[in-house]
Amino acid sequence: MKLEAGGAIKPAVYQEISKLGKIEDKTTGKNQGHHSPKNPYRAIVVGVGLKTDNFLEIKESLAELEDLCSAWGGEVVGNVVQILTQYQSATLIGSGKVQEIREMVEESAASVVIVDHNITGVQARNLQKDIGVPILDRNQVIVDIFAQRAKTHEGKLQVELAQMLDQLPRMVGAWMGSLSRQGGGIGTRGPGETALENDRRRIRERVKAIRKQLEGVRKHRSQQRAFRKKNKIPTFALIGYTNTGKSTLLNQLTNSQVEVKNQVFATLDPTTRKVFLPEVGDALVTDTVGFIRKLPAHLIEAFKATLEESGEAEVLLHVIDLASPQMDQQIKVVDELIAEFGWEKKPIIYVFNKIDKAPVERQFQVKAFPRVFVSAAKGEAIDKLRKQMTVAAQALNESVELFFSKEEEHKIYELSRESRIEKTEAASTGTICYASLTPAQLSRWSSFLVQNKKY
Ligand SMILES: Nc1nc2c(ncn2[C@@H]2O[C@H](COP(=O)(O)OP(=O)(O)OP(=O)(O)O)[C@@H](O)[C@H]2O)c(=O)[nH]1
Ligand SMILES: [Mg+2]
Repeated sequence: MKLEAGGAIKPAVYQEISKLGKIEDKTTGKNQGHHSPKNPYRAIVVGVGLKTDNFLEIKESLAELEDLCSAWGGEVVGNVVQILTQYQSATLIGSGKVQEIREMVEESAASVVIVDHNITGVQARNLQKDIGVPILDRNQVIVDIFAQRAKTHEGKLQVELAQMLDQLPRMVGAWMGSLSRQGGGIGTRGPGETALENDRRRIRERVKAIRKQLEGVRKHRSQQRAFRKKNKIPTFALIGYTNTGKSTLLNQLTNSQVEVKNQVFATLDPTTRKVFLPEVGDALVTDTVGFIRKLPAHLIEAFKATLEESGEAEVLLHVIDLASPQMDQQIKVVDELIAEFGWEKKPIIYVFNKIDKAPVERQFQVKAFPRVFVSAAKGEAIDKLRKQMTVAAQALNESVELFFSKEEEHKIYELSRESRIEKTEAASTGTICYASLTPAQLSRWSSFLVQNKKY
């Protein structure tokens, strides 16, 4: 493998092809070259699971892999599922299934096989040898989609890091595999091994350099957030399964024009915009990358800076596709990730989107609370969402006592216009007001605060 200076992002399939030699298009006999929507890779997708797993989930995950494959630029020409008692260490799936896939590949002139499960370097090489076309796993396809979509410098760095973290363990596998074929054992040193060690060293060095650059990005972001905190603007983050309508909702709430696509992982980089909330004033909403089941761990690590942007928000807007047949599973995946990131203590508003597309009964079947039903695309019930956001922002308010001397008492009227005054008490030298203030108001009225105590 050759690493280019500046870390060019190469799709995983190129790396597999470079090991195999070029792919011949069996239908035309011509070399296929780059994949593009007009000239997609013909893919066979393989679902795998154990007898103890939920069969429906295996099928759903495979259907999703087909969507991922299209988003990646491939065309699914066949699918197959194998349920096993246990995974095979050499090939993951059983030898009979390997044979079946090989025949499917030949019949359908497929040029790549994608397995809906992590595969090791050794397994990929063994399968590739038996089947005759490159073998990718779900993670590689997801990371490849990210690679195709990354636009900003930061996004590209994150993807490159994810790719390298994905490659390192595969390379260990490849090395062990090559040793066993040479009939050698640990301690046998061949020329291939030295080259591989060099590659691994170069990758490790690059990983270190990218991590350092991304650390800089994180620092810069956290300074920006500290500035916002000082200005006390309530912050919201749109999170949720990919393709549920987060970016469409951001556009509706903030009159923006961020890119919206009927595709998984349309958004990679976070965007923060201002939204006006009645009785609260300005607030900030961040839109970010969507989630998916079995999100690769190295992608999560690489996108730490991006995810922190949402993690710092005071309130989460969990956007859900009410029209998706996989809605419950998608909610579960997002809830699990919320827990994994340690965000479960944050207030969450469940935003059930796409009501224009979902049968109305579905609205009675959902349990999550507090919730709101909207259509981001049609701009329906966005006011209701704003109201919920206002309630959530006000819940961030603090109940405080303010003291106004006789000369300043005219300011109480001003305060009453922008906040809720619970009660007032006359004192000998002025008036004490008990009020509930937003973080922004708190900083504006700070010179009148008696104490920031709850009552
Ligand atoms: N019918 C319908 N479609 C919607 C609605 N909201 C969004 N969509 C469509 O759903 C698709 C995905 O919308 P996005 O806003 O890009 O979704 P996202 O959650 O930002 O997706 P990623 O960034 O890929 O994670 C697009 O085709 C939108 O037009 C809605 O209320 N009703
Ligand atoms: Mg988006």
